[in-house]
Amino acid sequence: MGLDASRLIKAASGFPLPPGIHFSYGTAGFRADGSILDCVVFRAGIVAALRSLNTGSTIGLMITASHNPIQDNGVKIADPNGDMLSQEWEPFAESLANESNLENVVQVVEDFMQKNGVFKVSASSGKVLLARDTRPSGGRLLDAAKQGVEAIAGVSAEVIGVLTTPQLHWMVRATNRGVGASEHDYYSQISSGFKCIVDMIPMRKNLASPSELVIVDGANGVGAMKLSGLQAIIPNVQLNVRNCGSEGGILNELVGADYVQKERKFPQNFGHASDLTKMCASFDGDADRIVFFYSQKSEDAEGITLRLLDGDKILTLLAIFIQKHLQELRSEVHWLSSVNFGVVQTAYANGASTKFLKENLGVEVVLTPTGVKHLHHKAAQYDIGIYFEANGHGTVLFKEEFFAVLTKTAPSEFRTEAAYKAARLLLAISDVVNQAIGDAFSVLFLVESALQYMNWTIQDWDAIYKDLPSRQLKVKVQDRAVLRTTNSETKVTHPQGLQSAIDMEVAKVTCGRAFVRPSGTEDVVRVYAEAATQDEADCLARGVAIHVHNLAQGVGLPP
Ligand code: NG1
Ligand code: ZN
Repeated sequence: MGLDASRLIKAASGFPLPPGIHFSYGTAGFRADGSILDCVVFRAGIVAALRSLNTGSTIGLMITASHNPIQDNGVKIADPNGDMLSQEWEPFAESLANESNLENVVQVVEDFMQKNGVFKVSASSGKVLLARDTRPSGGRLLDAAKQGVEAIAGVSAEVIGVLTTPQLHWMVRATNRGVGASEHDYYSQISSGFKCIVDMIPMRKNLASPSELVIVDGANGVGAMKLSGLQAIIPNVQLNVRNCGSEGGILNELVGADYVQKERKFPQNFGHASDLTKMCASFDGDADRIVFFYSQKSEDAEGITLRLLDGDKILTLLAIFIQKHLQELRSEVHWLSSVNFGVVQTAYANGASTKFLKENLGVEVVLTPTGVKHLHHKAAQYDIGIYFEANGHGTVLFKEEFFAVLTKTAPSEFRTEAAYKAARLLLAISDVVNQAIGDAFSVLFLVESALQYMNWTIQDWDAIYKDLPSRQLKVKVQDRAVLRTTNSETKVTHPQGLQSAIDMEVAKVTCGRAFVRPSGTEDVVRVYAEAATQDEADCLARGVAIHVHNLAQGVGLPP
């Protein structure tokens, strides 16, 4: 089978490339103002279709711009396992997205197909599942993506409609595994895993009473809308969802996980005296991230302050919970003694979390560059790997072979009741987590089950370790691409002189650490700083931001 060039050209002519713009394939696919994305999304549909033919599997395409403002949009492609598109395909996706000449579009596709033997490996037909979040430009862009998929002969597009990003990724993975892949199957799996964990709680009191209320900030997005599907079938958790997008609330505006984590502020409709000490959670715009928080009286007792439990705290809680059961298994079942367990973070991880994981839990910690594609890949190398970005994006991965052993071992083969129970618990955890990608719903219920199991409040959980004060800033520069980094983004290599300027600022504060990198989702350079006190962290972040800013204005760097 070859490429039907005239069919492709005809379809592509309906989606002209806007002039003068270069689209980059960033941390999470393409993102830009929704009004200029039709062409890019159409061409991403082509990429998804070819990927489906190449892998012989179902592929996913999601229209979302996650935590970005409502007028933005974007497109991400999900691979057969539900994880992000293979990085080897990114340069192809980018060159296809930026090709202005229609004849050349066909050429770019043909060259890539030939080089990669796309049609040699392919099945005779492919399939792409398409979904979108609640952004106003979503419907139009979803249609553009569908036309892109259908521009490739032999590939069908199945439009699922409005979903959270992790729901689509989960469905792609489930479809390719040949198991139930509907939205209802997704809710049932989380719900049955959660119920199984909660049923195993030792000496559980008040069995009939619902657990503590969790108050959820839905970011005025798709997460708030879809959570009701899960709430309807999940036992024993009371949720109170705010910022559902009704009553004039705008997606990601003064709400959502990114706002809470980066600004350290209560989302709109939170922070009232009546919420004091209650467990709260905040989703991002497409519900693939979650952070937790609660409020407490300020030290002067006059105001209310926010206590944030970010991705690092979630990771640490899950590492404690999982390690406890894994140790039970390792010590009682000799053929499981070599099972390995590791956690993956980025440079944004709070230094106190990394120290706790290494020194108190004795867990192996690895750093990767920002972006789930990097973390996911690394975590997949362990029998059980947990990864989390500080912003609350993360999940737990179980290696297929280890999962199969747990599933297939008969109860009689476990020497003790405790070991058998540990195996069942790990299996239940694997049901609650979304092994395709970070998922706010899965993590909400996994955290809730871990807290219930260990009989902890959110305050007990918060007290595991004390975060080092930190500050994140964004700096707008003329061209953020001039910034290049190394060592998992902890050091700048270009422009010259910037790293030594950062080192100089770091040396001025106690226990300082700082780094900068160009964002892959926004047109900014991100600055991160950490120090012994909040004042020092703020001062360090400001100092570094000034160097980045001066550099962009051509002011130069200090000698
Ligand atoms: P950028 O804009 O590249 O920093 C942000 C997050 C990433 C990841 C992506 C995808 C931070 C500092 N960065 O990327 O971790 O989640 O968005 O949405 O939070
Ligand atoms: Zn997101």
